[in-house]
Amino acid sequence: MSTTVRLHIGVLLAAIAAVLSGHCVSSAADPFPPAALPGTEIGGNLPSGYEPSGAIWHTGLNKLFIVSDGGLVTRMNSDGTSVNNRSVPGDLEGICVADPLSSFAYVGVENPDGVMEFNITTGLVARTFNLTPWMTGPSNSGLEALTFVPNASDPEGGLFYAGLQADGKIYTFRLPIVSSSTSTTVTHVSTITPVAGRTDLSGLHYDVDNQVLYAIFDSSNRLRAMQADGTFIAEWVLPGSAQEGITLAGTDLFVSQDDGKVWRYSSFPIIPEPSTLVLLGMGALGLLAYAHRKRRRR
Ligand SMILES: [Ca+2]
Ligand SMILES: [Ca+2]
Ligand SMILES: [Ca+2]
Repeated sequence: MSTTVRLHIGVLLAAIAAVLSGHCVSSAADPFPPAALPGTEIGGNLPSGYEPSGAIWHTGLNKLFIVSDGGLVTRMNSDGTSVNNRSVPGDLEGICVADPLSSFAYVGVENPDGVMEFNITTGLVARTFNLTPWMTGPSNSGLEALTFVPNASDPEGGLFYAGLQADGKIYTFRLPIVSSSTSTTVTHVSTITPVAGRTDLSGLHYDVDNQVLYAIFDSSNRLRAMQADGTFIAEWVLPGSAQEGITLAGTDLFVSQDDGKVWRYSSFPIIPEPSTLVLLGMGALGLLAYAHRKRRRR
């Protein structure tokens, strides 16, 4: 093997090792990606006293939806204009969309912890799913996060992931949103512990395009990327404070804060799927094989 080829392979392997150690093995938090800073604050048109909590980018409507502890579901453009508020009584902490073509969004409620099926068109709640037999926190430490993880082979189109502030765990549920329009039967599927001993899980978002589950932790100011089963991918220090909601629109990362602010961090570097790293590794093996063949020919 020539010195040049050996050098190239060495550099490539070192780069792969750096990527793998940073994203698959270590659990230390990286600085927030500089490319996404500074953020733009887009919550200026919200009513005074509004406490932005959960957030979801609706890919069917191209609108940002956020919910407030004070019982409002709000839709707006990605720059914070065209604010429209709907009153939905409850301590609203999370919101997600299971099917962007349907009229429904699903709103996570704290105390009593549950999920409301909210009709975006009429502003009415069709039904409420009670989660308290599986997850509930003391007073204001209950359900704080909600997202939907689609799965084509699931009879209900996927699972709901609900985060509990008190223990920092994710509880996954199958709700009869495809098989029925009236049933309120809840099936608990699994419980995921993103970080043992870390509480204050305050927001969840599943990036369908890249199959990455994002979680934010309020008091420790962390943004964590995981596979859908909770396997660690990456973690960053999250700017701001009182972060309670997270969603993505392409490379725009939105973070809603309980202090009244909604931040848009543009050019967030979407992390590669684990399969991309595998391809990178296969590329390195290919290069090694090439070098080996070249040496044998000599
Ligand atoms: Ca809140
Ligand atoms: Ca609350
Ligand atoms: Ca809370």
